[in-house]
Amino acid sequence: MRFFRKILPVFLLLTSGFIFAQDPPQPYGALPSKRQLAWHQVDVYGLVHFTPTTFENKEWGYGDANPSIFNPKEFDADKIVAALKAGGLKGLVLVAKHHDGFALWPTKTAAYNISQSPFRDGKGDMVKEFEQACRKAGLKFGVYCSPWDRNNPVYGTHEYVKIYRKQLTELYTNYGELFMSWHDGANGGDGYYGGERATRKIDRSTYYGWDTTWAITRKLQPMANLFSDIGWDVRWVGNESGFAGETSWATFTPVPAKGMNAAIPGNLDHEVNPFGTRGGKNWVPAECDVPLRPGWFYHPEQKGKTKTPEQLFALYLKSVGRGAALDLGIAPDTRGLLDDEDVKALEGFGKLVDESFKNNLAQASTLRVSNKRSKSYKGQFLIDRSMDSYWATEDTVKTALVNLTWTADQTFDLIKMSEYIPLGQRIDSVEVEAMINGNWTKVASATSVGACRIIYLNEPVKTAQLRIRIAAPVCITMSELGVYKKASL
Ligand code: FUL
Repeated sequence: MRFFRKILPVFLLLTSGFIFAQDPPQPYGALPSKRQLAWHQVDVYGLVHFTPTTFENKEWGYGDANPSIFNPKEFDADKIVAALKAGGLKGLVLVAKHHDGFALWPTKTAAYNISQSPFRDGKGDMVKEFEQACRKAGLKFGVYCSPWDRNNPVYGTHEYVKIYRKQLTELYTNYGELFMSWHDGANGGDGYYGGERATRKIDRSTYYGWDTTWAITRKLQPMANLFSDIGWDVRWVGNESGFAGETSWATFTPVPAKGMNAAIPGNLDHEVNPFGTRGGKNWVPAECDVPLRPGWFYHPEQKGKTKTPEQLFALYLKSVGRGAALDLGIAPDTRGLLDDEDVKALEGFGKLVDESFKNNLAQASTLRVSNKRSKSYKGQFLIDRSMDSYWATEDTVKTALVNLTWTADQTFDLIKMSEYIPLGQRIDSVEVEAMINGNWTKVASATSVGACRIIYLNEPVKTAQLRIRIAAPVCITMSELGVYKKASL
């Protein structure tokens, strides 16, 4: 008996800790993979376009440029990457081969590559130089290898598909871990094709045999997120202007495009859906791509048209702030460097984001939640700056309030929240109310939250009390909550 009295408290203590630790909410719906969770953390990255097409001042090279024109005498990957880093970009996807077919690495698969150019006396490997610069600066690295190849003589035959797979294999084997494998949707048409100067049409839903190709990606680069216009790990948002829908679910159920035969294996012609699908079958968040200048490639006549830091910040709110990622097109000029105005714009953008989200006013508030699952899921986890801990309600509690109270009025215009997405996209909607002149007044509302939702209020709000009403079809989980005042340069 005495023995029991002694060990019972110890037993209870141990099991209660065990029960708390073992009592997370059940996951809800489609869940992100490990590779997608890592991608969500990259949130802003660059897409670098730099090939002989730059030297031709074109957007799409025809595939007939003489490699001798590719001679960027001042090329410096470290300088380009440093500018991206100053912009707060956390990754870089390099267009290792664009539609013109010129490979920026000395591929064994096709003669039309960097070894034919004067760059580094024909001994250069630009993919390697970018990759090394990214590793040094702490940026993730990824590649874009265009399936459409306007130079390759055998484009349109099965032999080319084998060549393309070998090119990917080289890129997947020699450049360390990749965070993305980016596949554009432009496919087939006119081109040089080894001198034939013809139009070659392919059936993009069957020609590339993507299921086979992407099995290679999975095998060689399990952490590389596959981007394509209809998504796989990451979906195209449906525009190249850099914004997601006001409602943008990370979950997605592909719908075959009208007139396409959904029964064809590997049929990728699905309707682009910028909004995602509430309760969709798969976790496929959106990527919002947009060039920093008007074109993806550098054009001297576009001088003065680089997006300003404020424009970039607005796009950030409409992409990252809607649970998507921002993929910013970066175009080195013929020197092999970024134009000064691009460097300045990136720096200003980085500063705006940093300074706007530096001071989380919620941290100085008294934070109360209307319900919590247990002390392992308390409201304080919303402001502990960790995405790994989270607040959660009890299983039956599907609407809840988070209350913030300050001892004096605060002024803010940005409200940022993140769900604990390893357990799925649960929240249906949020409503924000502030105490103004003694009345609870609705100041904003939003639908999808997911990895991140940033609400930008039309007017800054001044209040000492704020509350957020959250609704979900299941119990709520949330990792972080922030209240900020947007900075200006
Ligand atoms: C598109 C391409 O056709 C453009 O040239 C550019 O590379 C853009 C990012 O993707 O599909």
